[in-house]
Amino acid sequence: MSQSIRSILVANRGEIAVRIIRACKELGIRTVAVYSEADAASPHVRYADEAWLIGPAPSNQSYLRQDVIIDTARSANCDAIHPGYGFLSENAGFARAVEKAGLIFIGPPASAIETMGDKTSARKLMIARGVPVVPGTESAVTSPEEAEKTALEVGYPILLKAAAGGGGKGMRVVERPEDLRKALESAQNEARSAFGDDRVYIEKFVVKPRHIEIQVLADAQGSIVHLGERECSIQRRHQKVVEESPSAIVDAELRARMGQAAVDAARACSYVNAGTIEFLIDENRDFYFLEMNTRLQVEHPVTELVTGIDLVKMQILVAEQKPLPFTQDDIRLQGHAIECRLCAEDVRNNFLPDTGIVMACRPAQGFGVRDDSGILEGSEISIHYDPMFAKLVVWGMDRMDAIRKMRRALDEYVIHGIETTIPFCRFVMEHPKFIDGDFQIDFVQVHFRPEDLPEPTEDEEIAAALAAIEQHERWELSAAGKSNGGLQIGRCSPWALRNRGGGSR
Ligand code: MV4
Repeated sequence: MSQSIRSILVANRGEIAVRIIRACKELGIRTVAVYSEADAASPHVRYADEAWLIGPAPSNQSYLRQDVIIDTARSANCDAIHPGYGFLSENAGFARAVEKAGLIFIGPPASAIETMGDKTSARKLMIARGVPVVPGTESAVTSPEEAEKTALEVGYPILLKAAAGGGGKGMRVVERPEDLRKALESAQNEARSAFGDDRVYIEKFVVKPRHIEIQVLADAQGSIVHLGERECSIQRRHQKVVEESPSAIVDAELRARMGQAAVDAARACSYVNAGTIEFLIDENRDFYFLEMNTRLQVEHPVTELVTGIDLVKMQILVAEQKPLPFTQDDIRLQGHAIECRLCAEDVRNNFLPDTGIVMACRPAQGFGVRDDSGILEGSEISIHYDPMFAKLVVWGMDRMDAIRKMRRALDEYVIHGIETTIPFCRFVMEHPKFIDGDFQIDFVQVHFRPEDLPEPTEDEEIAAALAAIEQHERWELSAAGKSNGGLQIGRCSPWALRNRGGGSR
């Protein structure tokens, strides 16, 4: 039954494409990168064995072009496509088209993506399988009268959510019965224009919860394990900023119960591959299923560091129809891991995305520090893609050791030419409530004031000024039609170059 994968097309960019390519190299699998015109000099293009240009900078003309990507995989003789996260990773139609083209989709079955993508069908399935969900409707509301009745039953405040939503899009909190009709109408309108699907359902609004998710791995033989939790409550406007494993509030007993619920959820949709079950935990430490992410997640490294399991290798293994090489009893969590998402954003200016050329880049190093990054010195950070340029991940013997290591690593990280969220991450690592593990999903909103950040040091000001001058000079050079003066960037290792195929373009 099993089928070896020899060659993978990585249908993504930035740090996650590099992450996947690294796993492939360790497995002896040939890698094919795809890239847009904006990414010709990007690390994922350099690190792959081959790289194919697939279109202009805008994602809908490059990284979202299903037909071009599948054609490229066939032309480049790939056996499989890894979608990474974002882009086409949770597109059931793409997963189907990949399989139809005779290629392996390194992700779950299209049917599982579909079931979990519709939040009401996911809820219904969880209720049927005894996985706890927040009290509310079993499917979309069909009339304002029904909505009013359900809302009274579960009790205000309630939350209206779009069936086709997820990740916080199209939600409405309703505090009082007299506000329900109007809120329902506007939620339905918003859902219709955002998703082309106006179905809305009701949940009781859980006040000040924590957001904790469980990583699962499932093989094609029906074995499913969980790899513990990730604490994801430190977020801003639905963008996670800091994640950790384990969570300060989850003990072995709660982990076992949530883990079992997550495994039940995965089994319910016949899941295969790596997936994540999101839960809310309320002040009584009761947990509720929120949604399932049917992809590899940004924050997967914290799980890798505490379990020692390479999730991308496991994704490839189970995509080859091979059985997982361990059972639940083999999985041990050791120590503590924290991830900070580093973004090109101006924290002092309402996290406005910043663009520019990375003039200097020296990531943190040393024992227990992992830098998963998608840029190099000389890289341009543009408006076309997500502002996250790197993930800084640390491992420590315990939570405090990991916090101290993260502070040290954030202080060590040098990056000039763009504003970054490093000072904000540093703020979180210093905050007494974070240190005590005493926080909920509103941590940033409640505790963060940009005025409280320390002023940049004189050294940082000088470095920023020098980077600005350098950038200005380059623009003048390129405006005059001369070379863009690109920094000399280190080549691939000679071993990698020697083994490069001839198909590069
Ligand atoms: C909730 C909730 C409170 N009660 N559901 C936001 C993203 C989406 N995955 C679900 N979300 C929420 N659902 C109930 N019944 C609060 C949120 C929520 C949230 C959840 C996780 C992380 C950050 C959040 C920020 C605001 C609201």
